[in-house]
Amino acid sequence: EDGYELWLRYHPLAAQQAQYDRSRASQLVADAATPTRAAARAELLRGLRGLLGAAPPLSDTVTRSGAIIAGTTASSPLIAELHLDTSKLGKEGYVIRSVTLHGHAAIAIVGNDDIGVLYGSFHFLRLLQTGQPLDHLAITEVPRVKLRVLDHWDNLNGSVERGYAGTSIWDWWKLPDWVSPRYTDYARANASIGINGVVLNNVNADALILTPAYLQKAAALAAVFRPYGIHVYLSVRFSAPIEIGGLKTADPLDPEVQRWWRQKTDEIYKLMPDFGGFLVKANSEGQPGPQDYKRTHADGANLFADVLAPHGGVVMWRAFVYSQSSADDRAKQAYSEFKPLDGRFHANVLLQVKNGPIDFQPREPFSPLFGAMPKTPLMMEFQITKEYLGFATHLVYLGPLYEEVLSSDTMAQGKGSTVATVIDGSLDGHALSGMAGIANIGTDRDWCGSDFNQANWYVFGRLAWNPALSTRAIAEEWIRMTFSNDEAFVKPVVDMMMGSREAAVDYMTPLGLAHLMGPGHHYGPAPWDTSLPRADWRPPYYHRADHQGIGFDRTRTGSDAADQYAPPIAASFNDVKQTPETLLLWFHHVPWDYRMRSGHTLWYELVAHYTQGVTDVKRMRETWQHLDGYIDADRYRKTAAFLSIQEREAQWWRDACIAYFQQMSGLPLPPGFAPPQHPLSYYESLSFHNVPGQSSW
Ligand code: BDP
Repeated sequence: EDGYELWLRYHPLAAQQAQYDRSRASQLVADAATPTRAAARAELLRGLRGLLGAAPPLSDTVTRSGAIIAGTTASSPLIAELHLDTSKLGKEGYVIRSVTLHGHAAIAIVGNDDIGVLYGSFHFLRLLQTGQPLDHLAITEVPRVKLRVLDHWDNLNGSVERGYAGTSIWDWWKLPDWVSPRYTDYARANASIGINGVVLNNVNADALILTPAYLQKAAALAAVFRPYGIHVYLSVRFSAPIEIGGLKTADPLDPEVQRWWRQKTDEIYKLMPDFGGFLVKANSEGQPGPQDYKRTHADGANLFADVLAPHGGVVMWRAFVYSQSSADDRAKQAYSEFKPLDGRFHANVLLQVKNGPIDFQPREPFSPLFGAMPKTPLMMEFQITKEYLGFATHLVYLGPLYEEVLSSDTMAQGKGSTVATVIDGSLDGHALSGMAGIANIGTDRDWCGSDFNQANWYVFGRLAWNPALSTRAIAEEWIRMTFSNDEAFVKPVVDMMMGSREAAVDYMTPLGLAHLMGPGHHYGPAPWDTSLPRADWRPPYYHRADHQGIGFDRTRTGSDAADQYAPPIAASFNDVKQTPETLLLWFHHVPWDYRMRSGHTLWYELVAHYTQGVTDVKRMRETWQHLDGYIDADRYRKTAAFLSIQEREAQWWRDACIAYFQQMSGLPLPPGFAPPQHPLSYYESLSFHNVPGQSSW
């Protein structure tokens, strides 16, 4: 077991369950007349064969009780006979229904469109995989978010920015001639959780992706993905007209530039008629953009919007900007830049906003842009790869992080204006909506660098489909599909996963701290580091610790970032007593002896949280030790080894941070807490190489 099969393992079910399921999946009535329906039928056959020991026989009609019928009303006269109401399913929705056909009990999997049939087939298999009853089924599913996209930060040389699972799965050297079967497995995995878009290349984009040779390669991937309902998107470099087009400018208002992009876009759609559109990182961290020509981000985005619109494509324009020259708090800059542009973007532009105002930290408040731009569809950008959360090895289930952000109330239009309602378009009535996740996928056999990292790909897809789902329920479902249905295994592992994110917050950046990671690689603690050239790339910029206290004053007496939120939220963030303690040092600079709600001082609580993080990881390891024998030895041992790495590194984080902050505070360790294992100078002396393909900050 090397993890390659992901959550689509389809290993034999326990005998009793298999027997029950067999009688309800005794025959398969499904045609393969289109590539998507063929994929659905193949998946049902493959899944049922694996789970039940043998695939049910195929039939043209229902002849026995327990038939499974999959298709659309238009494709199947049998399904048409059912007169199901599919009017609210849209293109991607489906129903799974217990029905009677020709006197036989059957289960119908029905979509309006083929892709709904495929999604429904995966859902049906999930019912078996997770041991659900198959009687009285009345499931209706419609995705709440329209664009459910994985962003690959893959470079054309094969490296992956912030990738910890090997190199890029796109084998650009061999494409388009050699199309690895792995691409199909990738598409299956995505379709199984409803992901319908893939950005192939890094946002720090290489203009070469738009040359004919690379477009051919992209088109070969698009052809593999098409039956699975997945559209290809590309990250484009704003200056491409200069770099590969021979123009002197990339000014978005220049007619030559506009013509160049129109022709390039037409060329792309000839190769990929279902191409999704462009993702653009502009005027951010050194990338070119419209401001190089004194134009706005809206001018830049609209350039692409106009050439994509005739083809039905969209622009995903990133809001991740913070200027080299601005002295303003980095956390404020995206809002300052984009809020005034609300209403200035053309209809097919989505603004892609990272979940927090800085950069994928273990914990941040939600970005103040959510709720602040009602005239613009805002797309969520989550990071699935764990750039700031322990790379491949640390077991950190990101479900709770995503859920915390999605369920945050922006109060933009009164109570209940959650981030989820902003990004699914319902709060402001946008038909266009989207959620993107930075992929954690690479050439490692297990795809994601660890078995548990697969859960983060999985939970992202499930939440993009429905941001209101419980991430605990998703964790349970994933465990059952990936490992085992044995309750004695499932229960402790769900608890371990659900607690893992808070553990990481505690041993890395508790109480609202952020960005204490080592420079460039972001591996391990370096709260002391000032080696990078920009102030806002240095940890001390974020923690602001000195002899008196610690934390970033973002209230009215400081940078006033708190006032970027809707008034009731701003009021609580401005008030040290009302700010949740989980975000205390994000918004406030407080003295070391500040009294926390527990009655202890801040210094005490800081040490206690760091210590708690290590204790929690120890407990995770113990939990795992008790689970030996419930799953295969291969995956058991790998997770065990990774947990021991995590425990050691949690200790390293704790000790290094406590040693450093103690030097700042000058205070003795509170009684009962162990001193760091080494002096501060030891932690400061550790250094690491950056991984190839990374940005250097
Ligand atoms: C940061 C990463 C950097 C990315 C950048 C981005 O450190 O590698 O290029 O975000 O999102 O998280 O553009």
